[in-house]
Amino acid sequence: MEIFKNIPTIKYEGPESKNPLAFKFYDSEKVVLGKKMSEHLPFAMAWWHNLGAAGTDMFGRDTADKSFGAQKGTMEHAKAKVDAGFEFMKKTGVKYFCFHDVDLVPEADDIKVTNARLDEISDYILEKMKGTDIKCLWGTANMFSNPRFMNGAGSTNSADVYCFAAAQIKKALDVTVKLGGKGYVFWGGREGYETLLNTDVKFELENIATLMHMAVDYGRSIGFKGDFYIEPKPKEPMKHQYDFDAATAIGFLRQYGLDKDFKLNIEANHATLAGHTFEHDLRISAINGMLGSIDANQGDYLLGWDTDEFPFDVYTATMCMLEVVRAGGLTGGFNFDAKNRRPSYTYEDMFEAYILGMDTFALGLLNAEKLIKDGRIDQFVKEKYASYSTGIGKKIREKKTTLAELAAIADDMGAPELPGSGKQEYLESVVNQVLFG
Ligand code: XUL
Ligand code: CO
Repeated sequence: MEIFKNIPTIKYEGPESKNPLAFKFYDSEKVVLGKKMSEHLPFAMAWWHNLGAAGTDMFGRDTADKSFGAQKGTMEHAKAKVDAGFEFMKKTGVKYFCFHDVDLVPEADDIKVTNARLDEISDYILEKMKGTDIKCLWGTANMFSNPRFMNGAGSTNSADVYCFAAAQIKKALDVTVKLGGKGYVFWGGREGYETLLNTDVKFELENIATLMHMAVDYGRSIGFKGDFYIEPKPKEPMKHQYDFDAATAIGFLRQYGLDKDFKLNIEANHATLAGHTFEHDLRISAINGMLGSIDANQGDYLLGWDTDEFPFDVYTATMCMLEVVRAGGLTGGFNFDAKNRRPSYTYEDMFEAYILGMDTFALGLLNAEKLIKDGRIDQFVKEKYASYSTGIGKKIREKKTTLAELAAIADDMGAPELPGSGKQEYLESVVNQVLFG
């Protein structure tokens, strides 16, 4: 049964098209920098937002109808969501999906009941996947919504709750592997604290690491070959979250010996909440060999929280794609962890949101190609560090000098010349010229 009646398969019609239900820039087959757009941009649908979120906010109830013709909270509804999701992915050309355990089925009090429901729904999803090229990008366990996780999951003070978290991770890994998922995510929603007065930070970090180690051991034992990901976020829901940003998460992974199995899933809105640009956290991940996947969304500079908007900012998408292309691509994909605004409550809005997001990243990719081919920015950065290619600079890079030798050079120098202009304004004008010229 067709759910999104009157919505056709979304096609590429080009920048001149005025059809709201067509791509203007995302042309899946177009070759950019030696690869098809669809290969550069493995997009994914976030089960929770697209099939679940219906506009509820702190001040008001649902505006959108996401019952998809079934009674909410039932397995019939869980299956209707699968039907809707697969129709949506087929019509938009999105090839991957991401899920939390409780996005797939209603949660029961007894985990054995929830797990049986997960078995049933994953059979149903597998059946749906047959004959399509739709795949699972990553799975995860929701260890933040249920009241039992009020003090965290891995970081909880309750060993019983810790067992429950372990059980959910184990099952979510089973389902991820069953659906052929490429990755498994840990977003530490409540792994953090409200006040140090009641918190043993070291104890909690050690317990989180232990839980992750057990997840790796279990995952590998059932044949999971993909990457585990930490998704950093500095705050919300907790005042302070342990996976603050990419650099913090990388330090944690290295300290606890998890860095061989984990990469990062960088979310744009989380990076900006941490006081960074999106591209900053991508760069930090990439230079550490840990750029795994992306949660593609954007925040709002006027609001201080995680608004999870669909990507619209082409400059940011351009900077993102420069980082991704330079890093040689992602092992994961671009998951639209984004939701329609509350007044955008129709089925058309769902499709138009994905069209916006996919077109924004297509523009980002096309712009990144132009900037790379133009070459002036790369050339500038290369020349900026030219003093390290010869003489004492070269010795510094090769670690063949000492503080005493450098100090002796400085002694004979008088005042060094200024290091040369950073030329930010010129480089920004190059970006504008390349993008709009
Ligand atoms: C919350 C968030 C999560 C993770 C998965 O801010 O981004 O949805 O992506 O748990
Ligand atoms: Co996310």
